[in-house]
Amino acid sequence: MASSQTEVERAIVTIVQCFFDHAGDEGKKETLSVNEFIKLSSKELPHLMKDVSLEEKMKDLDINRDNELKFNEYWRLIGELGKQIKKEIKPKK
Ligand SMILES: [Ca+2]
Ligand SMILES: [Ca+2]
Repeated sequence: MASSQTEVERAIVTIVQCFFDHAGDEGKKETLSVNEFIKLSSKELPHLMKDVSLEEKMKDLDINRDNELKFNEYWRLIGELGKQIKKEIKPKK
């Protein structure tokens, strides 16, 4: 991708890349198993996920209950974390 990407564009690419980097570790290449989800969360999101039971969170996110997180299920987590971060960021006056 172009090197002139903005910080925000790079951030989105990083989030998407993070999913596929971990999804490819075992089993299905395009979904996260429980193990892959736990590894992703503890390695990439240690501060945001520190008070979270990862097994419970996996169940919350796994809408179709197949014990795998598809990209859209993972993206719900990103949405939740965004809302969490929003509470800590003050709007401009
Ligand atoms: Ca996988
Ligand atoms: Ca699923």
